[in-house]
Parts: sequence; C-alpha cells; structure tokens
Amino acid sequence: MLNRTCSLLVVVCVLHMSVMLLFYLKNFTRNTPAPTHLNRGPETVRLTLTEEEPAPQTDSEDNNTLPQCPDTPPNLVGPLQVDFSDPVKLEKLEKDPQLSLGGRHTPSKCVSQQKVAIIIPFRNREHHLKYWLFYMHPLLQKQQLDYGVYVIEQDGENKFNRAKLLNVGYTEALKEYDYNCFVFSDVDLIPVDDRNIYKCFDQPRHLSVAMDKFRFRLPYKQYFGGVSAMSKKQYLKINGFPNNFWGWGGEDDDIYNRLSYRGMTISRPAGAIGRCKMIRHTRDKLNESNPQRFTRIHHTRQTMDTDGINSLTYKVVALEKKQLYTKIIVDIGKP
Ligand code: UDH
Ligand code: MN
Repeated sequence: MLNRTCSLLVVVCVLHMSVMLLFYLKNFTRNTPAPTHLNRGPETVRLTLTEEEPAPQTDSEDNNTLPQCPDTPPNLVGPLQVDFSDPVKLEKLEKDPQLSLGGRHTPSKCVSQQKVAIIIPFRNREHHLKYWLFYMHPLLQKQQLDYGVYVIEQDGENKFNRAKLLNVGYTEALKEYDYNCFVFSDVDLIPVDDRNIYKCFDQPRHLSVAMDKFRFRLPYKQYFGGVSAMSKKQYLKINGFPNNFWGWGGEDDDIYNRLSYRGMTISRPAGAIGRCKMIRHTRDKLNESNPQRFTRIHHTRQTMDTDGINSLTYKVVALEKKQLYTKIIVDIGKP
C-alpha cells in the first residue's frame, strides 16, 4: 500500500514539474525581445505601406572603436535664451578645439548617425551671420551632429535667388564630404529650443514651425520656408530645388509641391519645440517680391523634372575656408 502511494506521489510530482516546465518555457519565449529590426511592428508596416525611406544612417564602421551616438542627445536642456539686442563676439568660438576649419565638427565620444551639411543662402547679411554662428555652433555640437556649415553667397547685383543658391550648396558640400543629410537654413533664423534637432527624418523635415514673426504659429499647413532638412535621397527624389525663382517668395511653395507630387509628406517637431526667432529686418535690395511666383507654383508638376539639380549651372568665384564656416561665392547668372 505504502509502495503504491509513493509511486502515485512520484507520478503526480513528475506531472506537476512537467506542467511547470512547459509554462516556464512558454513565458520565456514570449518575454525574450525580438531582434530589434523586427521589434518595430506597426512602424515597419507603415514604412512598407507608404514607401517611406528610413532616415540616413552613417555606417558605424567609420569608427569602430566608438559607439553610435544615441537617438536623443544626452545634454539637451529644452528652451534656450536667444537675444539679438546686444552684439555678439565670435573670438571664443573661433578658438573652440571642437571645431575645425570651415565650421566642421565631429563628436569626439560617439559616431553621429548622420553627416549633415548646413547650407545658408547669403548676400550682404554679415550682421545676421554673426548671430547665427554664435548661437548655432554650440547648439549643433550639443546635438552631437557630424556637421559642416556652408554659406553660399550670391555674387554680383542681380536679383537674389534663394533656391538656386541652395542647389549650389548641396552640390559644393558633396564635393567635400559624403554628407547624407542637408539642412537648408535662412541666415536670420535661430531655434529657441535645443530639442529641435538639425537632422533628417523619414520624411522631409520642416524645422522652423513656430516663428516669432508668425506669432509662433505655422502660417499655413504647406509652409516649408525658413529652415528645412532633407536626406540626399529625398532631395534627389524631387530633382532638388527650382533654379528660376528670382526675387522673394514662392520657391518654398514650389519645393512643397515637389515633395507632395513625389508622394512625400512633411515631418515637423511639436510646436513648443519648433519655436524660433528671426532677426528683424526689412526687405533687402534686389530681393523684391517675385510677381511670377503665383503662376510658377501652379506649374511645378510640369517644370520639376527639367528644372532642378539636373539643370543647375553656376560658376564658383571664390571658396574660402573660414574658421566657423566655408564661404562659397558664386555667379548664378541672372533672370
Ligand atoms: N538673403 C540674403 N540676402 C538677401 C536676401 C536674402 O542673405 O539680400 C537670404 C538670407 O539667408 C535670408 C533668406 O535669404 O534669411 C530669406 O530672405 P528674407 O529673410 O528676406 O525672407 P523673409 O521672408 O523676409 O524673412 C521677408 C521680407 C521682410 C519684410 C518685412 C517687412 N516688415
Ligand atoms: Mn528673414
């Protein structure tokens, strides 16, 4: 009898342990994280549905002794103090060992995920450029970007052409370094929150979403002016920017049209993070508003394939490596 009871007990114990083991194994597989590239369930689906291009990534083979920089830089603080009432001095910045000739910076402790060229269209705004350099270099370093600053100056006395200068900046920056992200910035715009990261995203990025001159609001939904960022792929997909918008206005709307005709949408930071200040100014000489802009932006679909980076012509007049930026003076012709 005792023998029988003991055997029964052993059988019950073995059964109990097997059930426990089964449960344990089942839970173990459920809790083990999937490989990271499969872990983004809904996002992966979204990517295939809309054919979004992932944001560019710098090969970590570039420097295999350093880790990749994190998605969110660790030392950001949020809102910043930006003030244009007092003049600024650049002496200290010019001695910054973290900056190399031409306004280049590469983080020393990690490998940036992107290589960012910052392109500024320019003529006769030295005073604004000083503020831009003063505020932006420390900010971009804090954002752990591998970046270079290119100021593209229009030579001569013809009407200003912002978009064509941006095309020149794209082309010239690529001659120097294998940039995979391009930030196009007006010289007079400074973000007032360091969480507004000057890099590229899955979709073309509009960064200056809450400008003080528009009472910290987006003036209209399609607005893409001020500061924007596009990966090389996104930029090439729209054949770059138009070359024939002379004078003020319209070129940013043409760029928006290009993006939307190529099936892309605009990525933006939240309003609070996208706040920025513009240095107050009057309209420049030789940049009167362009009366043709309204008709031109109605024809983007017909013009974008033949007018753009594939039809760009210009002559470099001078290329100067300054400590805080690379200045390229160009002859871009006339209307
Ligand atoms: N830019 C120059 N030089 C020029 C013209 C334009 O450098 O002569 C560049 C500069 O980077 C500037 C950008 O092109 O930030 C855009 O031009 P903008 O600043 O004139 O454009 P915005 O829309 O000005 O800010 C509109 C005219 C302001 C009139 C305001 C009257 N209250
Ligand atoms: Mn301006």
